[in-house]
Amino acid sequence: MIDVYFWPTPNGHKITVFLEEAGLPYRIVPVNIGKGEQFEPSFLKISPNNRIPAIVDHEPKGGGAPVSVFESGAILVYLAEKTGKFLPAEGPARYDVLQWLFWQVGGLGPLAGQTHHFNKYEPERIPYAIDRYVRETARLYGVMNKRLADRPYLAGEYSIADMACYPWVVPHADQKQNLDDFPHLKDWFERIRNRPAVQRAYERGEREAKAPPLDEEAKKILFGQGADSTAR
Ligand SMILES: N[C@@H](CCC(=O)N[C@@H](CS)C(=O)NCC(=O)O)C(=O)O
Repeated sequence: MIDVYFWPTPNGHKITVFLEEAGLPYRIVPVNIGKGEQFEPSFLKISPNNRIPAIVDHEPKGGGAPVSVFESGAILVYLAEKTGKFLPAEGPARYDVLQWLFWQVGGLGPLAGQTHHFNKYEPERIPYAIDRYVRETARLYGVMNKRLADRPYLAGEYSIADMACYPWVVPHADQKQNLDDFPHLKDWFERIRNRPAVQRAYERGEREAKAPPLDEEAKKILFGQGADSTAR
């Protein structure tokens, strides 16, 4: 059994999508990030960056003590290596997947995350910031669109790279992006959206970890963090 420390956000959904695709049994442990549960000392022990997702695998490959992993990219690699699925074991095909996975965790996720922040939550509406992040998100969508012009998935075959990117394209409207501007990306998005495992993952995640809209208290917790935050 794998415990998934989860909240229904793009980074959380990546992991349950993998688990549903691979058919691995898992238990969702909700971490309400709007209430500050990401600062609980027991959670910080497995996720020192006070972010979801994290996992604890109670039956690691080869036996031994439970293994905990934080950072969604590392978790996806861990699960792929545990199951032998969605990441080739070696050769150029493996690096095709890894480069798009790293591209997501280093680029699409953080940049689209800033787009959400300035477009949806920032009270002062700073046009420069909104414009900068919306444009950069559009550039990243354009990169994916070009890549997908001659292949169905980012690394050719469906892989953990697609599972990492898809949840960040789901909220495209909040990023002020129109998928009609990116036809190959739109086809990819529909292909993944129609996968039964993806639908099961979103349905279960949202059912077992119900996230209310962010209130002022939640915004203070999420957007007011500094060096002292993890010392609580
Ligand atoms: N690089 C991390 C990012 C994780 C992340 O930003 N998680 C967000 C939810 S999508 C979170 O836990 N936020 C809690 C907070 O900001 O305190 C990953 O890919 O796992």
